[in-house]
Amino acid sequence: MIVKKYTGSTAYEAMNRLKRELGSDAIVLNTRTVRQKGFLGLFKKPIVEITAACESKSLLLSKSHDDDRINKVNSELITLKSMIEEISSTIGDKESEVSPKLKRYHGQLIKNGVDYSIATSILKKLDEQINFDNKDDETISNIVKYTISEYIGQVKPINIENQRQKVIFFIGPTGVGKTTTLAKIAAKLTMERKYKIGLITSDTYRIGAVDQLKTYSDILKLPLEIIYNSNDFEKTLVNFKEKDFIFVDTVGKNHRKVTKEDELYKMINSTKNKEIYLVLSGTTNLSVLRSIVEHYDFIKNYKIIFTKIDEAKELGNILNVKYLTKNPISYITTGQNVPDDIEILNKDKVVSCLIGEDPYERSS
Ligand SMILES: Nc1nc2c(ncn2[C@@H]2O[C@H](COP(=O)(O)OP(=O)(O)OP(=O)(O)O)[C@@H](O)[C@H]2O)c(=O)[nH]1
Ligand SMILES: [Mg+2]
Repeated sequence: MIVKKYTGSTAYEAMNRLKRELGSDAIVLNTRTVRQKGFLGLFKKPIVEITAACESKSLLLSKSHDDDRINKVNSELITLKSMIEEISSTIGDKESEVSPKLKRYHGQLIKNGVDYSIATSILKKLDEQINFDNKDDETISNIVKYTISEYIGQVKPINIENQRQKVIFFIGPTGVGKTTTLAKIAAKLTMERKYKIGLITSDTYRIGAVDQLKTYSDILKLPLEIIYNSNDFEKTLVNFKEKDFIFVDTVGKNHRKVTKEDELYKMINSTKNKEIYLVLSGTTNLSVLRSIVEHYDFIKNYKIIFTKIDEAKELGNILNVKYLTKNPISYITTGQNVPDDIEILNKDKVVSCLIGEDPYERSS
């Protein structure tokens, strides 16, 4: 509380000063008329003096300042509280979507790289179809394994049944192992099955790309043709008409969408009897994989090869990509050695890995 005196030639003037300084909440304690002090004061008109009291002004100011801050903090807390409530209600919802008997599998799938919403959706659907309350652990485990296996779908390696000549394209981002994987499959078909194979590369952009495939063609004694456009491609197919399989290595495309104008698309589109393999690295994260499969969405009916599984921390992306694209998985590759480090995807092994058993014994 402060007490102050205000003077003016009139009461009105004194009161105005008081209000300006202390505000209208001030309490008037006393009003009196006084003569100014000193000798000269005797000759002047008396003045009005008002004594008023109020809470300290500085106190008032800092209090209102504090009030502002408190209000701000309060409103921020309210916003945070509602955000936390929203997040926890979403998590709560998602968790409650999976019955307690399936929670262990849900956790394992996510730990092993399966996308949260994909894992939830798969187990939720399963939950809706089957009553797990009366099932023992082994039965539940078998049902979950079977379900995941169904989602991975039919594994489709190269189809060698067909007696007609077939062109095999390897497409995908740069550096994922297209050329190495092509060499592995070509080597197996020529060495183990004695098929006649011709190699084509359209990758003339990267220094050393042709040399790399040339090395494999020399070792495996397979003819190699280099093409620069889709016209060259058609001529080369004629040259290779005696071959059982023609393997086409393509230039890696990273950040550009494949369009119908692309030479790659023209080559693929003009070929009748073909198989297309989209080569993806097992070490690529899901958001990048999503954009890669979008880049290649012009190309239909491709099969997927996952390379570098030996370097991959988790196998969840095998299920993720299959779930997103619906395209069949064919091979996985597990190292740099040609031709040994490749295998047809073994679903049982992958499923075991995804639910927490690790038959590949990869270091984490
Ligand atoms: N660890 C491991 N490395 C691999 C595997 N497959 C390929 N590589 C290596 O990955 C690197 C790139 O392989 P390439 O076959 O040249 O890949 P690419 O997709 O043809 O590359 P570009 O032609 O440049 O687009 C090479 O060092 C390969 O040895 C695999 O399964 N595991
Ligand atoms: Mg290459």
